[in-house]
Amino acid sequence: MEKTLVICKPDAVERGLVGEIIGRFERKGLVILAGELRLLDTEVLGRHYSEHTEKPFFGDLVAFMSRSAAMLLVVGGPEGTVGVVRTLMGSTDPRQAAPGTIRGDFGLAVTENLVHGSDAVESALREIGIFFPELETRG
Ligand code: D4T
Repeated sequence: MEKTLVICKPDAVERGLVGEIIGRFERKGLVILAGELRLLDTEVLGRHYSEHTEKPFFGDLVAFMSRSAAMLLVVGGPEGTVGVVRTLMGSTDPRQAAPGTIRGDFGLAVTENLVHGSDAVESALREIGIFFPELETRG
């Protein structure tokens, strides 16, 4: 099974959209393999967003991602699942995201863009290791 890390970001939790987002993955036929509502701290966000630490938006991104709880999910399905989740999410900037996608239907701001999904199988393995290290030993 191909697995990916999904984060329903603090804006999604605050707005009561977690059920809607999980429902879209489930209705697509994907499986929720793990889930936990968790307040993320600066240290774990620095590891998760290590490729962005030098970007001008990094401070705002970490402040947003740590302001209230996020819903962490491991989502699984057949080969291609990482890409399927990205397609369901829509473009990073919700103003450009297609209608019918999560960001296209519910978002307007690039920072508060509701959801994160790993961008490749390798990054999914890295990110699942950060947030659900106990899953690695269980496969
Ligand atoms: P994530 O990682 O949240 O799934 O988003 P994407 O994979 O779609 O987009 P990304 O890595 O390029 O950006 C990570 C994260 O930073 C926010 N962001 C991005 C921002 O606040 N300002 C910006 O200009 C950009 C490009 C949104 C997502």
